[in-house]
Amino acid sequence: MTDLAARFRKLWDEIAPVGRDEGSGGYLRYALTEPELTLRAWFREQADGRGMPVQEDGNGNLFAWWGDPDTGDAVLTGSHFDSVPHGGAYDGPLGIVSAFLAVDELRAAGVAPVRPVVIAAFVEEEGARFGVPCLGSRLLTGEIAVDRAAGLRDAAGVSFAEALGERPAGADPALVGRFAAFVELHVEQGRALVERDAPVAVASAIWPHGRWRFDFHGEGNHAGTTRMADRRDPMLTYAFTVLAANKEARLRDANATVGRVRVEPNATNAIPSRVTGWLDARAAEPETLHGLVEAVHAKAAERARRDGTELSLTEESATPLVAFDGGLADRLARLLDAPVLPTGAGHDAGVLAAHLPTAMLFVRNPTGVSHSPAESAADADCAAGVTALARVLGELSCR
Ligand code: HGY
Ligand code: MN
Ligand code: MN
Ligand code: MN
Repeated sequence: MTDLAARFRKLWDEIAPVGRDEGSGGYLRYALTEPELTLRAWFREQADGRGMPVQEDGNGNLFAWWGDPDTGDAVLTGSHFDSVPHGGAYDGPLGIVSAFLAVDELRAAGVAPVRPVVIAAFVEEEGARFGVPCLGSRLLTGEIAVDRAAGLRDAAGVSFAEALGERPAGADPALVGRFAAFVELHVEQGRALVERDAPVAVASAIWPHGRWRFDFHGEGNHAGTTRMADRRDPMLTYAFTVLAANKEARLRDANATVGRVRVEPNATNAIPSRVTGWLDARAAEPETLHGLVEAVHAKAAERARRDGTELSLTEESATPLVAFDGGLADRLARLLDAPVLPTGAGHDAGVLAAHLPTAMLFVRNPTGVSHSPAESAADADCAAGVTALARVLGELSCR
Protein backbone atom coordinates (compact mmCIF):
# COMPACT_ATOMS: atom_id res chain seq x y z
CA MET A 1 0.00 0.00 0.00
CA THR A 2 1.37 3.42 -0.86
CA ASP A 3 1.89 5.96 1.87
CA LEU A 4 -1.02 8.07 0.57
CA ALA A 5 -3.36 5.07 0.38
CA ALA A 6 -2.40 4.23 3.99
CA ARG A 7 -3.12 7.82 5.07
CA PHE A 8 -6.43 7.67 3.25
CA ARG A 9 -7.35 4.45 5.06
CA LYS A 10 -6.35 5.90 8.45
CA LEU A 11 -8.52 9.00 8.01
CA TRP A 12 -11.34 6.99 6.43
CA ASP A 13 -11.43 4.59 9.40
CA GLU A 14 -12.13 7.54 11.70
CA ILE A 15 -15.53 8.09 10.11
CA ALA A 16 -16.33 4.55 8.92
CA PRO A 17 -18.27 3.50 12.06
CA VAL A 18 -20.40 6.68 12.21
CA GLY A 19 -24.02 5.93 11.31
CA ARG A 20 -23.22 2.41 10.10
CA ASP A 21 -26.02 -0.12 10.40
CA GLU A 22 -24.49 -3.47 11.31
CA GLY A 23 -27.44 -5.35 9.84
CA SER A 24 -27.31 -4.00 6.28
CA GLY A 25 -23.74 -2.73 6.33
CA GLY A 26 -25.14 0.53 4.95
CA TYR A 27 -25.31 4.01 6.45
CA LEU A 28 -28.11 5.99 8.07
CA ARG A 29 -26.64 9.47 8.09
CA TYR A 30 -29.62 11.76 7.68
CA ALA A 31 -28.93 15.48 7.67
CA LEU A 32 -28.74 17.07 11.12
CA THR A 33 -29.32 13.79 12.97
CA GLU A 34 -26.82 12.40 15.45
CA PRO A 35 -24.49 10.58 13.00
CA GLU A 36 -24.33 13.52 10.62
CA LEU A 37 -23.79 15.93 13.51
CA THR A 38 -20.92 13.67 14.65
CA LEU A 39 -19.39 13.94 11.17
CA ARG A 40 -19.81 17.72 11.22
CA ALA A 41 -17.97 17.84 14.55
CA TRP A 42 -15.26 15.66 12.97
CA PHE A 43 -15.08 18.15 10.06
CA ARG A 44 -14.42 20.95 12.56
CA GLU A 45 -11.70 18.92 14.27
CA GLN A 46 -10.02 18.20 10.94
CA ALA A 47 -10.18 21.85 9.98
CA ASP A 48 -8.92 22.98 13.41
CA GLY A 49 -6.05 20.51 13.22
CA ARG A 50 -5.00 22.11 9.94
CA GLY A 51 -5.49 25.67 11.14
CA MET A 52 -8.44 26.18 8.79
CA PRO A 53 -11.13 28.46 10.27
CA VAL A 54 -14.67 27.14 9.78
CA GLN A 55 -17.42 29.44 8.53
CA GLU A 56 -21.15 28.59 8.67
CA ASP A 57 -23.54 30.13 6.17
CA GLY A 58 -26.71 29.98 8.27
CA ASN A 59 -28.15 27.30 5.94
CA GLY A 60 -26.38 24.34 7.52
CA ASN A 61 -23.39 24.36 5.18
CA LEU A 62 -19.84 24.44 6.59
CA PHE A 63 -16.76 25.96 4.93
CA ALA A 64 -13.16 25.42 6.11
CA TRP A 65 -10.73 28.02 4.77
CA TRP A 66 -7.07 27.49 3.94
CA GLY A 67 -5.74 30.94 3.17
CA ASP A 68 -6.88 34.47 3.87
CA PRO A 69 -10.66 34.75 3.23
CA ASP A 70 -10.20 38.40 2.30
CA THR A 71 -8.07 37.63 -0.73
CA GLY A 72 -11.20 36.44 -2.59
CA ASP A 73 -11.32 34.23 -5.67
CA ALA A 74 -11.20 31.09 -3.56
CA VAL A 75 -11.22 27.57 -4.99
CA LEU A 76 -14.00 25.54 -3.40
CA THR A 77 -14.03 21.76 -3.02
CA GLY A 78 -15.85 19.26 -0.75
CA SER A 79 -19.16 17.40 -0.83
CA HIS A 80 -21.71 16.12 1.72
CA PHE A 81 -21.91 13.77 4.73
CA ASP A 82 -25.59 12.79 4.58
CA SER A 83 -26.70 9.48 3.07
CA VAL A 84 -29.81 7.86 1.66
CA PRO A 85 -31.35 5.14 3.90
CA HIS A 86 -28.82 2.27 4.02
CA GLY A 87 -26.59 4.13 1.59
CA GLY A 88 -22.98 3.43 0.77
CA ALA A 89 -19.92 4.70 2.60
CA TYR A 90 -18.45 6.81 -0.19
CA ASP A 91 -21.29 8.87 -1.69
CA GLY A 92 -20.51 12.27 -0.19
CA PRO A 93 -17.86 11.70 2.52
CA LEU A 94 -15.24 10.66 -0.07
CA GLY A 95 -15.24 14.21 -1.43
CA ILE A 96 -14.65 15.71 2.02
CA VAL A 97 -12.01 13.27 3.25
CA SER A 98 -10.19 13.57 -0.10
CA ALA A 99 -10.26 17.35 0.18
CA PHE A 100 -8.52 17.36 3.58
CA LEU A 101 -5.90 14.92 2.26
CA ALA A 102 -5.42 17.00 -0.89
CA VAL A 103 -4.70 20.05 1.27
CA ASP A 104 -2.15 17.93 3.18
CA GLU A 105 -0.56 16.90 -0.13
CA LEU A 106 -0.27 20.49 -1.31
CA ARG A 107 1.21 21.60 1.98
CA ALA A 108 3.69 18.72 2.05
CA ALA A 109 4.75 19.73 -1.47
CA GLY A 110 5.33 23.28 -0.24
CA VAL A 111 2.60 24.73 -2.44
CA ALA A 112 1.60 28.22 -1.32
CA PRO A 113 -1.73 28.96 -3.00
CA VAL A 114 -2.31 32.46 -4.34
CA ARG A 115 -6.04 31.96 -3.76
CA PRO A 116 -7.62 30.33 -0.71
CA VAL A 117 -8.71 26.70 -0.90
CA VAL A 118 -12.04 26.07 0.84
CA ILE A 119 -13.53 22.73 1.86
CA ALA A 120 -17.32 22.56 2.04
CA ALA A 121 -19.68 20.16 3.78
CA PHE A 122 -23.12 20.77 2.26
CA VAL A 123 -26.23 19.82 4.21
CA GLU A 124 -29.05 17.51 3.02
CA GLU A 125 -27.60 16.70 -0.42
CA GLU A 126 -29.67 13.52 -0.71
CA GLY A 127 -32.97 15.00 0.34
CA ALA A 128 -33.43 11.76 2.30
CA ARG A 129 -34.74 13.57 5.38
CA PHE A 130 -36.59 16.65 4.07
CA GLY A 131 -37.39 15.55 0.50
CA VAL A 132 -35.53 18.15 -1.56
CA PRO A 133 -32.03 17.13 -2.68
CA CYS A 134 -29.14 19.61 -2.54
CA LEU A 135 -31.11 21.65 -0.05
CA GLY A 136 -28.04 23.37 1.43
CA SER A 137 -26.56 24.42 -1.90
CA ARG A 138 -29.99 25.47 -3.19
CA LEU A 139 -30.44 27.71 -0.16
CA LEU A 140 -26.96 29.20 -0.44
CA THR A 141 -27.48 30.06 -4.11
CA GLY A 142 -31.10 31.19 -3.74
CA GLU A 143 -32.41 28.30 -5.86
CA ILE A 144 -35.07 27.55 -3.25
CA ALA A 145 -37.17 30.04 -1.28
CA VAL A 146 -36.32 30.27 2.41
CA ASP A 147 -39.98 29.86 3.44
CA ARG A 148 -40.32 26.65 1.48
CA ALA A 149 -37.03 25.19 2.75
CA ALA A 150 -37.74 26.20 6.36
CA GLY A 151 -41.13 24.45 6.25
CA LEU A 152 -40.01 21.14 4.71
CA ARG A 153 -40.75 18.38 7.22
CA ASP A 154 -39.20 14.99 7.88
CA ALA A 155 -41.19 11.80 8.50
CA ALA A 156 -41.55 12.69 12.21
CA GLY A 157 -42.93 16.16 11.40
CA VAL A 158 -39.76 18.06 12.36
CA SER A 159 -39.20 21.03 10.06
CA PHE A 160 -35.86 21.87 8.47
CA ALA A 161 -35.78 25.14 10.44
CA GLU A 162 -36.35 23.23 13.68
CA ALA A 163 -33.62 20.73 12.87
CA LEU A 164 -31.26 23.58 11.97
CA GLY A 165 -32.18 25.47 15.14
CA GLU A 166 -32.92 28.65 13.21
CA ARG A 167 -34.65 29.95 10.13
CA PRO A 168 -32.27 29.31 7.21
CA ALA A 169 -30.41 32.44 6.12
CA GLY A 170 -30.99 31.81 2.40
CA ALA A 171 -29.03 33.18 -0.52
CA ASP A 172 -25.62 34.60 0.22
CA PRO A 173 -24.39 36.10 -3.07
CA ALA A 174 -21.44 37.68 -1.30
CA LEU A 175 -20.17 34.29 -0.11
CA VAL A 176 -20.88 32.60 -3.46
CA GLY A 177 -19.11 35.51 -5.16
CA ARG A 178 -15.93 34.73 -3.24
CA PHE A 179 -15.60 31.36 -4.98
CA ALA A 180 -13.85 31.37 -8.34
CA ALA A 181 -14.47 27.68 -8.98
CA PHE A 182 -15.91 24.56 -7.35
CA VAL A 183 -14.53 21.06 -7.85
CA GLU A 184 -16.46 18.23 -6.20
CA LEU A 185 -14.85 14.80 -6.02
CA HIS A 186 -17.34 11.91 -5.86
CA VAL A 187 -17.41 8.14 -6.05
CA GLU A 188 -18.61 7.03 -9.48
CA GLN A 189 -22.20 5.76 -9.49
CA GLY A 190 -21.82 3.42 -12.43
CA ARG A 191 -19.22 1.23 -14.10
CA ALA A 192 -17.89 3.49 -16.84
CA LEU A 193 -14.47 3.75 -15.20
CA VAL A 194 -14.27 -0.02 -14.75
CA GLU A 195 -15.00 -0.36 -18.47
CA ARG A 196 -12.39 2.27 -19.33
CA ASP A 197 -9.85 0.82 -16.88
CA ALA A 198 -9.19 4.27 -15.39
CA PRO A 199 -9.23 5.30 -11.71
CA VAL A 200 -10.49 8.88 -12.16
CA ALA A 201 -12.77 10.75 -14.58
CA VAL A 202 -13.94 14.31 -15.12
CA ALA A 203 -17.70 15.01 -15.39
CA SER A 204 -19.20 16.61 -18.48
CA ALA A 205 -22.87 16.92 -17.54
CA ILE A 206 -25.67 15.94 -15.16
CA TRP A 207 -28.89 14.71 -16.68
CA PRO A 208 -31.95 16.82 -15.90
CA HIS A 209 -33.95 15.10 -13.17
CA GLY A 210 -36.57 15.57 -10.52
CA ARG A 211 -38.95 14.11 -7.99
CA TRP A 212 -42.72 13.96 -8.44
CA ARG A 213 -45.18 12.93 -5.71
CA PHE A 214 -48.25 11.03 -6.90
CA ASP A 215 -51.10 11.03 -4.37
CA PHE A 216 -53.80 8.45 -5.12
CA HIS A 217 -56.99 8.81 -3.08
CA GLY A 218 -59.63 6.10 -2.89
CA GLU A 219 -62.00 4.68 -0.33
CA GLY A 220 -60.67 2.79 2.68
CA ASN A 221 -62.82 -0.23 3.38
CA HIS A 222 -62.95 -3.77 4.72
CA ALA A 223 -60.91 -6.35 2.78
CA GLY A 224 -63.36 -9.14 3.53
CA THR A 225 -66.74 -7.54 2.98
CA THR A 226 -66.22 -5.12 0.09
CA ARG A 227 -67.04 -6.77 -3.24
CA MET A 228 -64.38 -6.30 -5.88
CA ALA A 229 -66.78 -4.36 -8.10
CA ASP A 230 -67.53 -1.90 -5.31
CA ARG A 231 -63.97 -0.89 -4.53
CA ARG A 232 -62.15 2.37 -5.17
CA ASP A 233 -58.67 1.04 -4.50
CA PRO A 234 -55.79 3.53 -4.92
CA MET A 235 -53.26 0.69 -4.68
CA LEU A 236 -54.37 -0.46 -8.12
CA THR A 237 -53.87 2.96 -9.64
CA TYR A 238 -50.50 3.20 -7.92
CA ALA A 239 -49.37 -0.23 -9.13
CA PHE A 240 -50.41 0.55 -12.69
CA THR A 241 -48.54 3.87 -12.50
CA VAL A 242 -45.32 2.17 -11.42
CA LEU A 243 -45.52 -0.16 -14.41
CA ALA A 244 -46.37 2.74 -16.72
CA ALA A 245 -43.34 4.71 -15.47
CA ASN A 246 -41.09 1.76 -16.14
CA LYS A 247 -42.49 1.27 -19.65
CA GLU A 248 -42.39 4.94 -20.60
CA ALA A 249 -38.79 5.27 -19.37
CA ARG A 250 -37.68 2.24 -21.37
CA LEU A 251 -39.34 3.63 -24.50
CA ARG A 252 -37.28 6.81 -24.14
CA ASP A 253 -33.96 5.44 -22.93
CA ALA A 254 -34.57 7.38 -19.70
CA ASN A 255 -34.66 6.34 -16.03
CA ALA A 256 -37.78 6.15 -13.87
CA THR A 257 -37.83 4.82 -10.31
CA VAL A 258 -40.50 4.53 -7.66
CA GLY A 259 -38.39 3.78 -4.59
CA ARG A 260 -40.62 5.17 -1.90
CA VAL A 261 -44.25 4.60 -1.12
CA ARG A 262 -46.61 5.43 1.74
CA VAL A 263 -49.85 3.51 2.25
CA GLU A 264 -52.68 4.60 4.52
CA PRO A 265 -53.80 3.00 6.73
CA ASN A 266 -51.21 0.32 5.79
CA ALA A 267 -53.16 -2.65 7.11
CA THR A 268 -53.25 -6.11 5.57
CA ASN A 269 -57.01 -6.37 5.90
CA ALA A 270 -57.98 -2.87 4.75
CA ILE A 271 -58.34 -1.47 1.25
CA PRO A 272 -56.09 1.61 1.38
CA SER A 273 -57.68 5.04 1.49
CA ARG A 274 -54.58 6.67 0.10
CA VAL A 275 -51.32 5.67 -1.54
CA THR A 276 -48.49 8.10 -2.15
CA GLY A 277 -45.64 7.16 -4.46
CA TRP A 278 -42.58 9.22 -5.31
CA LEU A 279 -41.33 9.11 -8.90
CA ASP A 280 -37.65 9.87 -9.50
CA ALA A 281 -37.20 10.50 -13.23
CA ARG A 282 -34.07 11.37 -15.23
CA ALA A 283 -33.17 11.65 -18.90
CA ALA A 284 -30.38 12.99 -21.07
CA GLU A 285 -32.56 15.76 -22.55
CA PRO A 286 -35.08 18.02 -20.76
CA GLU A 287 -37.71 17.39 -23.47
CA THR A 288 -37.40 13.65 -22.91
CA LEU A 289 -37.78 14.06 -19.16
CA HIS A 290 -40.79 16.32 -19.55
CA GLY A 291 -42.38 13.93 -22.07
CA LEU A 292 -41.80 11.00 -19.73
CA VAL A 293 -43.46 12.65 -16.74
CA GLU A 294 -46.36 13.90 -18.89
CA ALA A 295 -46.91 10.40 -20.29
CA VAL A 296 -46.86 8.78 -16.84
CA HIS A 297 -49.22 11.45 -15.53
CA ALA A 298 -51.65 10.95 -18.45
CA LYS A 299 -51.66 7.18 -18.06
CA ALA A 300 -52.10 7.42 -14.28
CA ALA A 301 -54.99 9.86 -14.69
CA GLU A 302 -56.70 7.61 -17.22
CA ARG A 303 -56.28 4.62 -14.92
CA ALA A 304 -57.60 6.65 -11.94
CA ARG A 305 -60.81 7.28 -13.89
CA ARG A 306 -61.26 3.56 -14.40
CA ASP A 307 -60.46 2.76 -10.74
CA GLY A 308 -62.74 5.48 -9.38
CA THR A 309 -59.78 7.04 -7.56
CA GLU A 310 -58.40 10.55 -7.55
CA LEU A 311 -54.92 11.57 -8.44
CA SER A 312 -52.88 14.65 -7.69
CA LEU A 313 -49.35 15.26 -8.90
CA THR A 314 -46.84 17.53 -7.14
CA GLU A 315 -43.38 18.36 -8.44
CA GLU A 316 -41.19 18.26 -5.31
CA SER A 317 -37.89 19.14 -6.93
CA ALA A 318 -36.49 19.71 -10.38
CA THR A 319 -32.90 20.02 -11.52
CA PRO A 320 -32.27 21.27 -15.05
CA LEU A 321 -29.66 19.85 -17.39
CA VAL A 322 -26.24 20.79 -16.05
CA ALA A 323 -23.47 21.19 -18.59
CA PHE A 324 -20.30 21.66 -16.58
CA ASP A 325 -17.96 24.43 -17.70
CA GLY A 326 -16.50 22.90 -20.87
CA GLY A 327 -13.26 24.85 -20.69
CA LEU A 328 -12.66 23.77 -17.11
CA ALA A 329 -13.57 20.12 -17.82
CA ASP A 330 -11.21 20.01 -20.82
CA ARG A 331 -8.44 21.62 -18.82
CA LEU A 332 -8.81 19.12 -15.97
CA ALA A 333 -9.13 16.15 -18.35
CA ARG A 334 -5.86 17.19 -20.04
CA LEU A 335 -4.16 17.82 -16.69
CA LEU A 336 -5.18 14.40 -15.36
CA ASP A 337 -5.25 12.51 -18.66
CA ALA A 338 -8.71 11.34 -17.57
CA PRO A 339 -11.87 10.38 -19.48
CA VAL A 340 -14.85 12.75 -19.49
CA LEU A 341 -18.29 11.30 -18.59
CA PRO A 342 -21.88 12.46 -18.08
CA THR A 343 -23.90 11.21 -15.10
CA GLY A 344 -27.53 10.71 -14.14
CA ALA A 345 -26.83 11.48 -10.47
CA GLY A 346 -27.47 14.87 -8.90
CA HIS A 347 -24.84 16.76 -6.89
CA ASP A 348 -24.33 20.10 -5.16
CA ALA A 349 -21.91 20.77 -8.02
CA GLY A 350 -24.94 20.74 -10.32
CA VAL A 351 -26.56 23.51 -8.31
CA LEU A 352 -23.42 25.61 -8.02
CA ALA A 353 -22.68 25.20 -11.75
CA ALA A 354 -25.31 27.85 -12.52
CA HIS A 355 -23.34 30.35 -10.41
CA LEU A 356 -19.64 29.68 -10.93
CA PRO A 357 -17.30 27.54 -13.04
CA THR A 358 -17.76 24.04 -11.65
CA ALA A 359 -16.25 20.64 -12.29
CA MET A 360 -16.44 17.15 -10.85
CA LEU A 361 -14.01 14.28 -10.48
CA PHE A 362 -15.28 10.70 -10.24
CA VAL A 363 -13.38 7.89 -8.54
CA ARG A 364 -13.81 4.34 -9.87
CA ASN A 365 -16.38 2.15 -8.13
CA PRO A 366 -15.71 -1.55 -8.85
CA THR A 367 -19.30 -2.61 -8.17
CA GLY A 368 -20.80 0.34 -10.02
CA VAL A 369 -23.49 0.27 -7.32
CA SER A 370 -24.46 3.34 -5.31
CA HIS A 371 -27.24 4.31 -2.88
CA SER A 372 -26.68 0.81 -1.49
CA PRO A 373 -24.25 -0.83 0.96
CA ALA A 374 -22.58 -2.49 -2.06
CA GLU A 375 -21.03 0.82 -3.14
CA SER A 376 -17.24 0.56 -3.03
CA ALA A 377 -13.88 2.07 -3.96
CA ALA A 378 -10.36 0.68 -3.60
CA ASP A 379 -7.97 2.55 -1.29
CA ALA A 380 -5.51 2.84 -4.20
CA ASP A 381 -8.17 4.52 -6.35
CA CYS A 382 -9.14 6.84 -3.49
CA ALA A 383 -5.46 7.78 -3.24
CA ALA A 384 -5.44 8.41 -7.01
CA GLY A 385 -8.48 10.63 -6.47
CA VAL A 386 -6.67 12.61 -3.76
CA THR A 387 -3.65 13.04 -6.04
CA ALA A 388 -5.88 14.21 -8.88
CA LEU A 389 -7.78 16.61 -6.62
CA ALA A 390 -4.52 18.01 -5.22
CA ARG A 391 -3.25 18.64 -8.76
CA VAL A 392 -6.50 20.34 -9.70
CA LEU A 393 -6.60 22.50 -6.57
CA GLY A 394 -2.93 23.36 -7.03
CA GLU A 395 -3.53 24.31 -10.66
CA LEU A 396 -6.60 26.43 -9.89
CA SER A 397 -5.32 28.10 -6.72
CA CYS A 398 -1.81 28.99 -7.87
CA ARG A 399 -2.53 30.77 -11.15
O1 HGY B 1 -30.00 11.28 -6.02
C1 HGY B 1 -29.00 11.78 -6.53
O2 HGY B 1 -28.82 11.85 -7.72
C2 HGY B 1 -27.90 12.29 -5.69
O3 HGY B 1 -27.06 11.26 -5.32
N1 HGY B 1 -28.33 13.08 -4.63
MN1 MN C 1 -26.25 10.17 -3.53
MN1 MN D 1 -23.43 12.38 -3.38
MN1 MN E 1 -49.16 17.01 -16.47
